[in-house]
Amino acid sequence: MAHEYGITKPKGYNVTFHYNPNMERHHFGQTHPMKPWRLTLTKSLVTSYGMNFAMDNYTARTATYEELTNFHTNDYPTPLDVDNMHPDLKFNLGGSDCPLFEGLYDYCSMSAGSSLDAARKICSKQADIAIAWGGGLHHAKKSEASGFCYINDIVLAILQLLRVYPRVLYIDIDVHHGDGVEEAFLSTDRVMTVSFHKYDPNTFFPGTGALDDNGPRSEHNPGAHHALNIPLNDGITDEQYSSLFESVISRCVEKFRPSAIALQCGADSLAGDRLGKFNLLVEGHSSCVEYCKKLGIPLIMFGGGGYTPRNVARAWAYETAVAIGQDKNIPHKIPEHTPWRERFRQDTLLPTIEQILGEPRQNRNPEKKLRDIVQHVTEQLRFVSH
Ligand code: V1S
Ligand code: CA
Ligand code: ZN
Repeated sequence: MAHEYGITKPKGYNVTFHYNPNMERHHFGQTHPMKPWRLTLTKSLVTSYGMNFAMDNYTARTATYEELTNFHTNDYPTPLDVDNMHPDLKFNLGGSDCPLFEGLYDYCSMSAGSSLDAARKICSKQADIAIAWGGGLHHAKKSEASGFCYINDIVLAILQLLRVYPRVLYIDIDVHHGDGVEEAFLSTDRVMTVSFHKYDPNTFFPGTGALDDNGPRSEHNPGAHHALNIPLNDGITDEQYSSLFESVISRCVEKFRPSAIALQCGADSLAGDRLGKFNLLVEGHSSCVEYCKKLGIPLIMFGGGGYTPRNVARAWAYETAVAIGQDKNIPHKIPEHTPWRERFRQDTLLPTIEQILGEPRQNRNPEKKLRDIVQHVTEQLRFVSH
């Protein structure tokens, strides 16, 4: 069946889309920046363009307690079942970043379930690309919630991939450092983690991810040199970001030779994000997805941060179009029949920086800084070979 834009399934190429409509029912609180409703906005944009006709669409199941404890400690998921606990601050739960709310356990297990389903489709080779926009919660630790993340669905998905694939490259384009995923795999050479993020140890969460932070460097640690960090300043542009991304990732692929890629597509690196500080447009952000797709390596795409819901939906819908190879074909004008169309302000999928910000943020990333980053990465990768 074809949609009005002529979108059909690509032949010999499979994209799966994993979504649980019940995630949007959950609320972190009125003033909290994380709005699960952005997933509904994304899904409605994807559907109104007819992209669902080009993918296998799955209602994601909830992850089981046993699955959650493949990474998290046995005692940690239990207090997430808020209905059955008394609120306390154990495991960093209940503060303003990681509040306890009704249905929290279900919310977490839906997010983890969608990422695990996506990983399994990649493992069984039923998908070339699997998309789980409800996942990407990269700060959660083994026994600790952090930065709006309670369960690390990415770690769970990568552990699943490692059952079949010898090496996984984790790439994180969220504006924040992917510290939870990095930490989980510091001692293995089967996972290389690369996070691009704004870095300011004093003022920007989580304050980690310096350029020379490449994990414990003992000769007995096979994971040494397999954690790469790309610290950036405010205002980086599309051109700088895409060029840096390609320079870094091409070198990682050449030396590490990943058999699968896990890409966290946090949309808080876009211009105009409520928490982010970059000047990226959907074009620049999605160029990272395009680059990864072109590598022809099995790929999982996760969501993550993103605090201006209309821009999150634009980016993830456009990146879904990249995955199914329809980004050049879909009209930029948002379809008339898109639910909540008025929420998008400008009625285009790809607004300009002026439309988003008025005046772009000052760019504090001199070319020399970016060249130094590529040089440091090249030096780290000298220690890596597969
Ligand atoms: N930046 C930021 C920010 N804003 C908030 C916040 C604001 C209002 C609320 F009602 C509740 C929280 N928290 C933060 C950051 C955490 C950012 C997490 C990003 C997550 C991700 O996009 O990477 C992946 C989903 N927290 C902090 O900066 C910590 C504080 C130090 C300052 C803010 N207060 C509220 C908590 C402590
Ligand atoms: Ca990042
Ligand atoms: Zn973020």
